[in-house]
Amino acid sequence: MGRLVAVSNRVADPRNHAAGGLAVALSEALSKTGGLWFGWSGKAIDINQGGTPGEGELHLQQAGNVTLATVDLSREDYDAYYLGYSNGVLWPVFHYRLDLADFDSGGNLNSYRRVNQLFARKLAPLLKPDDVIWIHDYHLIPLAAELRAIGCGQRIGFFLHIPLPPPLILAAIPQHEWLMRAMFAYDLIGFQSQADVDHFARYAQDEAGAEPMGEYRFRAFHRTVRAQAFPIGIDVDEFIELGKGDDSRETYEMMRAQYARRRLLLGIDRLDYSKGLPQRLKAFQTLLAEYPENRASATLIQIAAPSRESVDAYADLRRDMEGITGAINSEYGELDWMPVRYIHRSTARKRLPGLCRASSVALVTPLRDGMNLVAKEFIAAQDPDDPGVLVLSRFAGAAEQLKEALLVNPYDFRATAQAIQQALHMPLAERRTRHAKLLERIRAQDVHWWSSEFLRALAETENG
Ligand code: GDG
Repeated sequence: MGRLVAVSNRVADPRNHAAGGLAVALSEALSKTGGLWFGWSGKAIDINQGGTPGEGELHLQQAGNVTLATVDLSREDYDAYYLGYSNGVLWPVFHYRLDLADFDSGGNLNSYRRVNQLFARKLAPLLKPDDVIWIHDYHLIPLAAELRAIGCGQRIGFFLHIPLPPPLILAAIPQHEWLMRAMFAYDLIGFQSQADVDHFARYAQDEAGAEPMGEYRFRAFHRTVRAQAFPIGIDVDEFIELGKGDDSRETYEMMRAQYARRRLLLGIDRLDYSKGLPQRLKAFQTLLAEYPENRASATLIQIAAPSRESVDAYADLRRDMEGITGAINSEYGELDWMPVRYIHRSTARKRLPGLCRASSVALVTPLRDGMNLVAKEFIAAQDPDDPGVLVLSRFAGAAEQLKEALLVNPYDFRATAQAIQQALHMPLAERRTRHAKLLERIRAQDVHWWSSEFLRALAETENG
């Protein structure tokens, strides 16, 4: 394989696994090929300091044998491309939330295009003819089309980390035709789940008049694209190792000691409306109301890492969470027991396995999620002899794989409460059987499998 060039909105040092996420996923393939990782520098430059829209300085930095190439953005472009279009239009619509999408501001689309053009202009001179380019996520959908427009003929793959909605919902985006046409500039498109692939296939055929060309391949706009599911995984062994570290063990001991007489339920999420956090709290409230034996015992620890705070919908969510938490705690709390521990801060990654292992139940109940890695991290962190139980939303991409979890509809508070009750009282033998199967599944399709399968498929996909 030629050199791997990865492109994503944010770039991390691939040697720093503590960052988790894409750094773990891509580090192996990047360092094996002496690769290049390209993206935004994280700097938004104000106009009075020279931040001109459509322009930005390129920075090159070496991380071992991997080159990190990052571009600054003007404040105006950052606000409109990142907050406005990517997170104000694409994120809500792709998560089926038409009610939260802001279609009014045409300027945001201009910036979205302008930033993708800027990335293409800065990246193209760094490319070699036999590079393999792998672009990530919704911020950069039109990047391949922009690269092609300035003459790049390399193989280009794209992975969408979030769901792709059904055609009718996708078509609510005023520029959906342009956006989907841009997808045909790729050679391979990876989705998280089969459901997403099916939505793409239906859109391509019904709205774009694409011709199916056998398994996974579609032809339209004089190009052939291959679309396939590559469910992203975690580095299972890395997470288990992290669990053996001092910080994790200390967290485990501390939680066990402090909650010795209680049952812990755990939620770990970015504070995002797709994660179903208010609904989760209401399901927990229903559990306390309908199964009173859990009062003074079941304790929900909800970690909600701050995210995109300058987007209005996120500020509303924050207020809702504080309101519902307060209502539950004041209704059911005792002098020595608070039902909900809501922490609106990020927790150190090295403590997460300990926190997971100390918990009897994980509540991973998004309203819609591309995959959801927390579900897989929870499984990896458990003691196989006495494992906790995963309550998982059927609307998470992970539900296609993790069939031995207790699958719930997060909008149905009573049914979710019932599943939590079942999880809290599940016999040890059943917990072990379910966990063993789940562990096997996350091992079989871990993050190394994910990146090597994607890159293998990209290498064997015909160019164009
Ligand atoms: C997108 C898609 C898809 C969470 N809180 C803290 C923290 N985390 C870590 C978790 C996990 C990661 O962040 C979150 O990953 P998710 O998969 O749950 O969700 P998104 O951020 O929405 O990611 C998603 C993913 O891309 C990958 O393709 O699965 O569907 O939406 O690793 O552990 N980490 C630390 N402190 C926290 O407070 N350190």
